[in-house]
Amino acid sequence: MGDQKPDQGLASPSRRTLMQTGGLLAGAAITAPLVRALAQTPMPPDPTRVPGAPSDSLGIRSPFEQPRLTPVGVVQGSSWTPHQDLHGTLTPAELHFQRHHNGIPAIDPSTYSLTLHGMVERPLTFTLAELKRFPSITRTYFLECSGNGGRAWNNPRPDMSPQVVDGLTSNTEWTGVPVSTLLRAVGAKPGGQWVLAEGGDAAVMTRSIPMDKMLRDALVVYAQNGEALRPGNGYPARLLLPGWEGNMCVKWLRRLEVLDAPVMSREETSKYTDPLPDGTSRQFSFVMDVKSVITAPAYPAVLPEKGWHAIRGIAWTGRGTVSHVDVSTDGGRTWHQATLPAGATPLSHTRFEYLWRWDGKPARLLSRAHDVTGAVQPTAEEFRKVRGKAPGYHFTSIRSWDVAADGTVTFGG
Ligand SMILES: Nc1nc2c(c(=O)[nH]1)N[C@H]1C(S)=C(S)[C@@H](COP(=O)(O)O)O[C@H]1N2
Ligand SMILES: [Mo]
Repeated sequence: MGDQKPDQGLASPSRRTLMQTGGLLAGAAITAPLVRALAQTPMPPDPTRVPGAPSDSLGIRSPFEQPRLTPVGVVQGSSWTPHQDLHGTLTPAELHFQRHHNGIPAIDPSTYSLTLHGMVERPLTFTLAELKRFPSITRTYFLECSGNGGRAWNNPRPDMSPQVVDGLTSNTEWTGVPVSTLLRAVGAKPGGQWVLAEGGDAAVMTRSIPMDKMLRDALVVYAQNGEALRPGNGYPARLLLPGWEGNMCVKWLRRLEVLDAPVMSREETSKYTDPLPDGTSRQFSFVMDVKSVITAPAYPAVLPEKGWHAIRGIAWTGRGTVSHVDVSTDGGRTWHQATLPAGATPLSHTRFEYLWRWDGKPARLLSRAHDVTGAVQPTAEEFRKVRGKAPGYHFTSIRSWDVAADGTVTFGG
């Protein structure tokens, strides 16, 4: 860790900051009785003299914690993970981002079904209960919209938080059935090289997926961090393709059709192709590239004073595992290797941390992730050269945060 001496003068949160946090309560719309009770309970000097609030409600958040799912000004059809409020690597189900093309369907799990047909020996339809009778698999994977980072690339503004910059990626422990198990049950024929996945929403989202991926690690999942999927994340069951574009992970999955060629649906012609600077387009961009984002310090956080501060963030790659993450505090002139406090697991968010002693002068913070294939996040300049000025999807270049002398932190692009 080189010059880092975290035991020397680590700043503790000031009384002023704590009081400001408490002040948030006044403006928040709090309705649940327990939240009200908690909020009204004075903080006693002697806690044994004040009974706690009754526990008549399951798992609600402290009224002092108010993560906001949808940032102001974001269009309908999506909600964004507030990365600046999170620790560790898992995204609570309630804070998982959501992106839907035509609303969230209300699906009764007792009438839900998934049909497998096409180039198969015996077409079959499974109820949800039947899907749950197959041997299950539980794995942690990130899920990222291929449009993630597009806002920050196309229209960077200083008042963008990590949520607005990269809130369309989340990380979840998923439970479900391997698609390979289902394909074995119906007996996929040798000529079947592709599988069409279709959603049961008004948008009827459809994508063609190579058979090879379906057999390797694709899952039909029905649970998210230990409980049933949230409606916005595909309840009661969805497709999950580890490390691949979010849009291919079809929610409210109702049909898998084995085919000899891709269907070339709306989602793989008018959308989800990537225009290149030479005027051609990249047709399929299945895999998500290596990427990282600093989540602290970042807008709207303010550093209270100079001294030791942890620079924290997440890194991920669709090509396997993050090998290491570099952090720069001088705009990219010098780089330091961050620690990975939670280790690195394949195809999932990896937490990084670097302790930084701020001298109180303006500073520019950057993060740069590497993965086990040797891939590294490009600079914005390198990215533009290869992908052009206005790529449609897959925004993976290095981003920056500017710390001003007064401790305010803004997005630097
Ligand atoms: N049926 C259906 N599946 C869908 C979508 C949709 O609109 N309908 N949106 C896709 C897109 S663009 C993304 S990024 C992911 C988002 O998954 P999430 O909402 O669970 O985060 O779902 C994909 N699957
Ligand atoms: Mo997406």
